[in-house]
Amino acid sequence: MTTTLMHAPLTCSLAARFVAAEGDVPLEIAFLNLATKELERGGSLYDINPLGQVSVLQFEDGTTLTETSTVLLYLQSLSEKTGFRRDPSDVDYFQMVRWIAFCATELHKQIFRVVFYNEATDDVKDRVRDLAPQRFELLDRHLADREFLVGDSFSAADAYLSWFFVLSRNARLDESGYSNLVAYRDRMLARPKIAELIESDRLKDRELDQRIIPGV
Ligand SMILES: N[C@@H](CCC(=O)N[C@@H](CS)C(=O)NCC(=O)O)C(=O)O
Repeated sequence: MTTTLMHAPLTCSLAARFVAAEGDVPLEIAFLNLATKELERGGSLYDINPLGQVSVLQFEDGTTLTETSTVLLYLQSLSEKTGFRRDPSDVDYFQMVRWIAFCATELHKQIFRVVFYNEATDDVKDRVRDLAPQRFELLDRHLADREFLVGDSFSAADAYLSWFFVLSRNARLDESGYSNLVAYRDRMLARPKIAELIESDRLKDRELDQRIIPGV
């Protein structure tokens, strides 16, 4: 069965591509420009998700699955790669879900959703940026003796957090004072499949002329 990801380059749907790539999960990509909502194949993202947001998966029968957290978990569940798929009966499963929720609510929606959008004033954006150190500190402590957020291999939670660090500099956030976090970020972003996807997304972002992320 072909599953298609509606994908706007460099946005959170890139995390879904990280999961698919790391888990060797086949995934079709339907590129779109998030500024105009136009899909490269024709039509609008609004026809697929009335909120006009990624991440969305579309299945062969036309049904869809929205919400980045769910999409990441779903794609991970399709993997046949040994050790990649996680089961709710695994001891760490809900810790993984916890970190996905953390990325979604404490980093993505709480910080990026304000900093990258036009509704907030510069002052509000700066106040929201001030939330970052507390969250970086928490992550830094957690990663002091861990290579991954959970367990001993890459999971959907790492995909979400890695994506956050693709754009953290563009959001004018500074994680440089958190050595465990910086080491984690550099490890994740240097993973060959992840580095390749980031590079190809940068090119596609320019080709589509999205202009949604400052400094890209
Ligand atoms: N609830 C959605 C929101 C994700 C989200 O904020 N996506 C951003 C891109 S990173 C987006 O589509 N923004 C366009 C908009 O809100 O109009 C999810 O968790 O997937």
